Amino acid sequence: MLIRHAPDLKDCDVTDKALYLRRREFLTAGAGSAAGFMLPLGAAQAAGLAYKPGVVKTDEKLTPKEDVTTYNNFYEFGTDKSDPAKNAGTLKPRPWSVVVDGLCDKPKTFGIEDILKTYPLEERIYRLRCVEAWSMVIPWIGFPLRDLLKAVEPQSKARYVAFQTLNDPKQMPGQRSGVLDWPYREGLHINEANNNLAILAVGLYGDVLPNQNGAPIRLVVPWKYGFKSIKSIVRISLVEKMPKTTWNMMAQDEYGFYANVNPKVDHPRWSQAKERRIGEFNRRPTLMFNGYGEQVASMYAGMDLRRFY
Ligand SMILES: Nc1nc2c(c(=O)[nH]1)N[C@H]1C(S)=C(S)[C@@H](COP(=O)(O)O)O[C@H]1N2
Ligand SMILES: [Mo]
Repeated sequence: MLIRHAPDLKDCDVTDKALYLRRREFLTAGAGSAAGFMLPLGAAQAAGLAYKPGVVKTDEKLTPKEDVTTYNNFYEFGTDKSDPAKNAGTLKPRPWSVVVDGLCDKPKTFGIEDILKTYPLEERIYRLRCVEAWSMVIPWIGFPLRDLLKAVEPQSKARYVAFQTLNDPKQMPGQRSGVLDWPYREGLHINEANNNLAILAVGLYGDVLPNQNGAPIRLVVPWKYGFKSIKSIVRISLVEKMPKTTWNMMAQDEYGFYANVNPKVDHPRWSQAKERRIGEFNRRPTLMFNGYGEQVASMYAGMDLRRFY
């Protein structure tokens, strides 16, 4: 199915307020939760990460770091879930830069060290729900994507944001195979990109990102299926038209552009009603928008999510 006339999404400036008002799930900083950062802050600072711990918390049990870093998808290092941890040692996350360009008044190339210095980093504990029906709870360190976008002064014509992963078969051996059309590409509607929950992550579990989790900088969009959260980003472009995305080009009836977590819209080959939380035996029901509806649902009001899946 071709998505010809994508509807414009509703602006959602209530998100910040909703986020902080939602006491039941999110406790504000300092409330003292068992889920915290694992390294003393000093060690993290030494690694270039001066961050505010636990800005957005949850009382859900964290997925052990061992699982977060050894069971995942990063096809640039192989298609098996154990491949990224085995093979990502060839990725060189320093030096690194990210080009931010397209429909903006001040396009700029950001060095990773500058990014770490410029944007206040915070720990945010988010669920990651993979399209293959497994999920994790991960303490990310990052900052809102919209802060970086603001810096290049987007033009009003910019309606989408396109992302690209590094394309270098020497560092990313999986790119020597034709399993996907490289470089890995993803995209968001501009309103989604400006939502407070969408972050660029530079660390997890109190430390810099391990290579296999998308070092040195990757997207985390917690209300969408995991494939939207593109890793090892080198380019972010403001564009007018809905950009092509890797999985959508591969199988457009299986992986839509929006890819909002939705228990009621099944993947053509399996149900999305339940998920397996890594480390748990019984499957749990999947939550609409991965449980972040209060912060994001209004963007999609009136949109047929069966059609725009
Ligand atoms: N460049 C790139 N980004 C990617 C992928 C990939 O293969 N290549 N896999 C995606 C998928 S399917 C998931 S579920 C998440 C997993 O993120 P994690 O490794 O941090 O758990 O990364 C996403 N980002
Ligand atoms: Mo995934």
